[in-house]
Amino acid sequence: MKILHVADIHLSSKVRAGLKSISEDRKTATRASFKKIVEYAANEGIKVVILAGDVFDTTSPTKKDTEFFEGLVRKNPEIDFLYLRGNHDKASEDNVLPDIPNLKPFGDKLTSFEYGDVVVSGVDFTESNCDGVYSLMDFNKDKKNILVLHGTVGTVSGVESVNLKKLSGKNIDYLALGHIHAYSSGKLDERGTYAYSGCVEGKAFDEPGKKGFIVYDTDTLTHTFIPCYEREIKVIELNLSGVTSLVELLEKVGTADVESRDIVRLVLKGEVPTELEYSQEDIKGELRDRVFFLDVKDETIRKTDVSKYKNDASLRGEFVRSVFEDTTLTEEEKNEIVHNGLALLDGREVYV
Ligand SMILES: [Mn+2]
Repeated sequence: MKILHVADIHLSSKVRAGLKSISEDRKTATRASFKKIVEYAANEGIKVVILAGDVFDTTSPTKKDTEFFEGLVRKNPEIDFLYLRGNHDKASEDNVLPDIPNLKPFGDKLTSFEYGDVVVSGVDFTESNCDGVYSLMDFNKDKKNILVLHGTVGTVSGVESVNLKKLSGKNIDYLALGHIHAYSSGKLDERGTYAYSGCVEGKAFDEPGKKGFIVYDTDTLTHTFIPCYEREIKVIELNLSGVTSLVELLEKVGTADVESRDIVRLVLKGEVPTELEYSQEDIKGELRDRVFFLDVKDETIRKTDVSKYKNDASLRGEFVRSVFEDTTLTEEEKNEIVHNGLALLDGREVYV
């Protein structure tokens, strides 16, 4: 049989720095992507969907998101939704799951659901069980064992940590994980594999890349990551060294590998002449029609060609020479002072 593994949907999540102006888009896209994932399961005849933690970003999600999630579960009664709680959607008095027959929580005691020879087990980590629960794991070696947990893999136990050492030799075939927001996988022991499906839709520039879900095949004991997203967050570094004019600069910006649905951060690097005048708006203008959202981070180093000012009798020349003769300043400081000083003398805006 095939099992779908998805995690870290983070419904009702706040959008973080840099993307606040498109927070409605991020919320809508998160719902749209999750809906597509459930539709994939329905269309492929997949009967089990593992939700490996942080379906909701908070213990008090919005009514809209709660009803959306419940609606998808109710609409697909043939699919079992196995619900693990993460560190964001912990159980509490006001955060109880709705009573829907095909929504099956693992809870804070190790719980298993059986589908023929396939056994899917899981436990919500709490302060009191996260250390001792490993000793309760005793999986039948003749079954196909899937374990669902939420935390960072390593060699320690904790409420947000998965101790791989303690899971070794437990007859686990597939460890379905949540918590890390990018797909990754590795060897658990001689027998098993672990994998993170990653999050659904990035919500900050530190969540770049193609997001999606995993399909685990219990016949072949292999898993496949399937990209599924509304938008991709891309962080693209662009080296501007060698550029001497605005035209050349824009030409370089134009080479960025982007698509119209992308959310892009362009990080400008390299050394550029201090006199080269350009603004963030120039760069945004170049890519405006080619991306959904663009953010520019200027990390270029301004370089002054001091020889140009050697015989310059004006205030500009005097200023550049005096800065470069100052032995108390580092090269970096000299270049920065000259860049900002010349901009002020020319009446340009100074970007810091
Ligand atoms: Mn988490």
